[in-house]
Amino acid sequence: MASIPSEVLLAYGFDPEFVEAQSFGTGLINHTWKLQTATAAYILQTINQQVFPIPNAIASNINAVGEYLKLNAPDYFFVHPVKTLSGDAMVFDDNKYYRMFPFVAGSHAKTVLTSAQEAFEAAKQFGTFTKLLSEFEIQKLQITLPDFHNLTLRYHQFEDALINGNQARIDQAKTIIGEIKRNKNIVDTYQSILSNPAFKLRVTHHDTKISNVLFDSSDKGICVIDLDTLMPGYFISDLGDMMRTYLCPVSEEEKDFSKIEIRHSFYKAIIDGYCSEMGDELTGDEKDALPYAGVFMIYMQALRFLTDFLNNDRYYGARYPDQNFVRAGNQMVLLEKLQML
Ligand code: GN1
Ligand code: MG
Repeated sequence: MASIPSEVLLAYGFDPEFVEAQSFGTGLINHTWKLQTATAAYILQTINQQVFPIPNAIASNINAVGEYLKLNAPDYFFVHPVKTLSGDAMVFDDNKYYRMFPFVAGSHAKTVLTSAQEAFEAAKQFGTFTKLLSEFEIQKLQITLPDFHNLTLRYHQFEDALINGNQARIDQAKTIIGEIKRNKNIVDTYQSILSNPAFKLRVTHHDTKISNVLFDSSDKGICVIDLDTLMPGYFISDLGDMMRTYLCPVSEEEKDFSKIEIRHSFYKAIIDGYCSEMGDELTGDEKDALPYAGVFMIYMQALRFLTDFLNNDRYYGARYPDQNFVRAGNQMVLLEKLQML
């Protein structure tokens, strides 16, 4: 585990001797700790600069949205970052950026969903967030990750890996490569969405997994967290990633694909929760695309895992040799189950 340089703690005015730090959370991209001082708890994160080349863009987005909500939705619980003693949003030390948030007392995050009610609450929180920001001037958001959910580009990257990737892995993945190609119509639908003005660019979270929602002690949603990928986007990104990560009782890491199934009550709960807030915001064409959302995100994730496998795991890394291959296969089974719904 990486350790926290004392300079970072000092920048926030903490005495390193009196801070207890524990690794926290399960994200693949950034490293997170929970800090405990004598009086309060905090969340400290490094930002992965291979992934996010401009950490300042993240800080700027969080600030812009935070200020907007303070003025226009003062009752919304927004987790404002903790500033350093000199008033900065981040600390740069040893070639890494660090940022800190208060740990919200009485809150907890979940790593798995056990009830449809939790899916409803989470979807409602992501819906609330986008709805409260519907009048926010979207061009004020900086692009923290260019083309993050650009499915056409993800497909091109896959095609590129078929030419330039690891040949042994391309041979190994022949079957799934065929399945991906057979489903290319999912990319065509995305292209038609891009050229349809009824699909609005909205303030989109782009990482709606369950651990990015804070719950209170009675399991009501409090707010959403992790705004690194906050960017203009389409609602199918947020709704779709909830479908991708909430519908199935097992995660993308599961190797036993017979455990992959769609929980119907969760499907309804996600749509009901999201539309309880966004129902009046979505246009008719957008509502017609509610079922497409899950297909779009699951297919994109399968593409990304497979492409990374073909490229020797350079983006996601792998704890065992076939991990990204397994993840891609897992997502394709999930896709098939959703398409049969
Ligand atoms: C990454 O780091 P984490 O787990 O929040 C990825 C998401 C993927 C996810 C798959 C910036 O998210 O897009 O859906 O892994 N984030 C980035 O587990 O690439
Ligand atoms: Mg994230």
